Amino acid sequence: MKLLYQTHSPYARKALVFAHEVGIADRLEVVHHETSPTRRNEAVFAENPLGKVPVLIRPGLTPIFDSDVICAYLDTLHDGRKLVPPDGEARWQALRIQAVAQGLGDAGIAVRWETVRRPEALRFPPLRDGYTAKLIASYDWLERTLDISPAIHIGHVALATMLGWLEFRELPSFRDGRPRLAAWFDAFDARPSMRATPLSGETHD
Ligand SMILES: N[C@@H](CCC(=O)N[C@@H](CS)C(=O)NCC(=O)O)C(=O)O
Repeated sequence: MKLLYQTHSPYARKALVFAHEVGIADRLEVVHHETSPTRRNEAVFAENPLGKVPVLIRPGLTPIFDSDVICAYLDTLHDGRKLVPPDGEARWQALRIQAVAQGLGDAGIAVRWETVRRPEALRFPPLRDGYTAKLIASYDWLERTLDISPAIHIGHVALATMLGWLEFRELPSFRDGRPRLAAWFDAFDARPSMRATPLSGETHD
């Protein structure tokens, strides 16, 4: 299988870290692509009408996206403990953390548009501030509620890869006044799956 990837995408890294965690990373050929809504990537659009990475190309089958769906699919390809809990309250708790992680990424990208990506004259500070408030509220919520059991799940993978990106892009820090969340992230960040997938590179708009 081929994974359309980007070395500075938290969503793409999430899919690859997930593959490492379930022991099937060696089945993926990772192919870097630059993507941006302002710079069309034809090869990515050919597989995903949203023009975004990650995309998983499966021999003889349709491509799948986005990172949530790719992770759910990869979870069907191994016989170990499932990282997307199949049922019960554990499933909803894991998916809820994943949803917050996805929202952190969306908010972080929005803050970047309003601070560094959009031409300065077109930036809108109230939008920057509104998205920054979502980051802060989510960090505080995670400090209070994150389950830090060693039995990791999809929510943990999504969250660690997103917090790593927020820090990589020097967005408002999740560490200040949140020792529990910071310690959890540092422990997760030391896992071989994270060490094998460092973020690098710049966004090309
Ligand atoms: N919800 C998607 C988000 C994917 C996404 O936003 N990928 C970014 C890279 S970080 C992208 O390709 N952006 C290009 C664009 O927005 O056109 C997922 O979880 O996979």
